[in-house]
Amino acid sequence: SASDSDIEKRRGLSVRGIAEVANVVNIKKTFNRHLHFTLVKDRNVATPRDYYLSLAHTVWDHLCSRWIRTHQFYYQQDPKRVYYLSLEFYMGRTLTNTMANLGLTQAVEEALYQLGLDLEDIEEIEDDAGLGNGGLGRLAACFLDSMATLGLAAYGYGIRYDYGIFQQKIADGWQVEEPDDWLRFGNPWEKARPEYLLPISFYGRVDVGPDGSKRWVDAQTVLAMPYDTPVPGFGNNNCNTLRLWTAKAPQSFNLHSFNSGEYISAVCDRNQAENISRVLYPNDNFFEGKELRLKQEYFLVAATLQDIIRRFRNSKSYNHCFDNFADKVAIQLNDTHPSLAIPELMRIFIDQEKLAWDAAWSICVATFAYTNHTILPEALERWPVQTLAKCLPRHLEIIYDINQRFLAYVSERYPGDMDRIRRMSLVEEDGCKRINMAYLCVVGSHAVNGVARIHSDLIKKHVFKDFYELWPERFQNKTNGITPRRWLLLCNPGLSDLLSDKIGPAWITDLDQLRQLTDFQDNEHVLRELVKVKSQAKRKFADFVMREFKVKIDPSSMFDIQVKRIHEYKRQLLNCLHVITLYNRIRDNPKCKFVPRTVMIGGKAAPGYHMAKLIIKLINSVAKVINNDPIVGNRLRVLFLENYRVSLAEKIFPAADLSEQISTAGTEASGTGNMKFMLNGALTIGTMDGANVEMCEEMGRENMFVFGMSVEEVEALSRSGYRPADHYASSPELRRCLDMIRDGVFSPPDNAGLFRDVFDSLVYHDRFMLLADYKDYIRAQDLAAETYLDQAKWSRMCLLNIAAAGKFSSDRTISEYAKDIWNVDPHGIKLPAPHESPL
Ligand code: GPQ
Repeated sequence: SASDSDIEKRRGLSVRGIAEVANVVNIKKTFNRHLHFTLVKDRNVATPRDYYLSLAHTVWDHLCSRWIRTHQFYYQQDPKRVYYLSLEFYMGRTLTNTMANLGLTQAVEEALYQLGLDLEDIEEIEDDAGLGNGGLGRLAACFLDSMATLGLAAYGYGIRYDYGIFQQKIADGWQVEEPDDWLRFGNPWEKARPEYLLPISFYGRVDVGPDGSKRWVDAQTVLAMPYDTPVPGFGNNNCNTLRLWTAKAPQSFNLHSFNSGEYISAVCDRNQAENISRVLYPNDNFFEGKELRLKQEYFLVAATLQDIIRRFRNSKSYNHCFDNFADKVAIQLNDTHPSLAIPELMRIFIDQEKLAWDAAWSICVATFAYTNHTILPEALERWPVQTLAKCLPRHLEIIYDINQRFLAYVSERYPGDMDRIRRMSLVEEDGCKRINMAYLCVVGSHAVNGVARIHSDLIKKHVFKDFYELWPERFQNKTNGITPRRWLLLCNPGLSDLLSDKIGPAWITDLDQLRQLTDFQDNEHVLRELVKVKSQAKRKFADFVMREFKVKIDPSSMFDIQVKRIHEYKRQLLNCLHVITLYNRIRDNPKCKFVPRTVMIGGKAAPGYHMAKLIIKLINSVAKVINNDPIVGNRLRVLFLENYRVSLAEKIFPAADLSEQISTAGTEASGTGNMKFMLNGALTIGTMDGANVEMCEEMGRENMFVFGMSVEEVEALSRSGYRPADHYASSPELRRCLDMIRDGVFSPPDNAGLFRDVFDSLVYHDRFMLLADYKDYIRAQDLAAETYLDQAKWSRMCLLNIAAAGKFSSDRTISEYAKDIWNVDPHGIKLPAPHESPL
């Protein structure tokens, strides 16, 4: 009840910061000052957004000294810098995270309460910083939090897109995309640095000097302008920087037409240049070889490398050469998207700094490391040579030079093995000539890693097999993780308080502490408290669903949730087949005992991905039929969660009972949503894929609903020739579901054949082998339902899930990167607070 949670709110537990009187007084004062001087409003005319902005500025004020001092400290100490380059940083909201990491939450809540305002309402005003698509972009954001918390001198570098991932609307069951104009009301969490503009070149040609030296000439210039966002560590007074670049046309842009009298069109043409940072490409796990995307990738890389080199030159350890560059700089490439950094650094070293090739190349390899995030072939970046030749002619030459020397080395190691040389070439010659960017990364990096053990094994066996044989020592695994600050402390205060009550608050920065929970596995009192926390979160989420989606869901039903991008390999259709199976069972046997479920599915489809969009329409159509069938009643509800994003995820995980992680074994590199569910006490139904394998290992197989083929079984079935139609023919329960999809049971009256393509795709192709896993999936689902009936057993499993989640802290992941790849120390030492002492 409301009064219940109000009392809990007021208890003021220390994990979310102490509401000291002085703090509260101070926050109220600063808040009122910002309302007056920054927003220029009084309480009579202030809007909710004015309150949000006043609060944001108030919290920002607490960051500034820490931010400045952290960078003073880095200058003084001159540690090795770590640069995380990514086309995506899926940050979500900043206000809640900053308050949590600065320990201000309680004091702010109290201050606002005294002012007659509600913190939760104010938090909802903030738009997500949606500069990412899904797991890859969110991982970058979790890593920033861990790097700041572990005290690494680390910088995130990315693009400040004017438009982030689109807003998903559902209209008549279909996905409709709306532009994400997230900067519309301004962004209080960034500081523009227009004084540090950097020039970026495109197009032009290569000029050969009399001495044979090369120069990129006649290029067009666009300017890169940095915007800095603070990245505070948890409770350590450390504050790193995320630097995002925006494209600006130079004053001289298109001066030609200006001179010829076309002034207006010359000014309008400035947009052309500035379009580079206009919009995030909304593809997940998919390569679309568009020129604008290539320009985004190069824009990020070129601006960032100039910045890195400037900082290196200004540092204490610079001794007028680049000999110690790789001792002072580590650059992590988040997938191949920033892979042009390799030829760009070579171009700077050779064409500008006049280093010899071999010297330059050794520094590059020692500097770069590459993370692979997928083995799906359609996601691998293979840029057509023509596109590179047009936009980046000098880089294409350098890539050819890298390839020539590399292939010479390969043929030295494997004399006469022409097939191997062809296979390993960075230049693909079959059909349209292309550059394999993943191969370029492997050749140009000293470390290559996958993102979960099974995935790292697979890249060694398949995608990079030849490269692994050549350089086994380069290949590593770094199992992904998530930040326990956002994904537990901030999003689930009820569970956070319970945990801190039982094992103390050390878990926040040392998640392995959760193992202590195993001591309580048979403690009925603690298990009941855990159930209570979950029930409260479910009720809260049900209220939210009612308010936001106008749908009533039953908080006592099992919340069965699949949230992630919509993709065939993630098999949302397998989930649908289960839902339809349950529906048929209820209809066949209306009196039969049934465990009530609310199946929720959420996620965005890439706007150009037809099947993914059809899957969304199918889910909504199935929901409509089931939810309106009086026979079903409240035993089964299906809900599509519109516009799944970071801030919605924060509401979902605490309320989940069952986590759907059902990709075909070998297709999901890691997954990170799986870990967020686990940490929040949901049980997993999942395949032996990605990080599920290691989650299962940590918690014990008896605590997970494992089903489906293993990677080996998938591979064997592929080799022997998979025939989905056999499963269709041999399983009546499955056939009935598929026939219903085909025959229009879920179709609109005027378009009975709407889902024919879904049927055909499954029965005649089924690239991801849903039909082969169907039967075992249903078995595992039945087991989950049966287990849910036994609340004592279920809650004990939840507790053991949470207890086993320690490994999946991104602090652990980042510590491993620091030691095994970057050669820096993840010390986690606290800086003095600004008021405490000088540095
Ligand atoms: N991932 Cl290649 C994305 O989110 N987008 C991409 O374009 C690629 C990978 C994901 C991957 O599918 C997940 O399994 C991982 O957990 C995640 O990257 C982070 O490594």
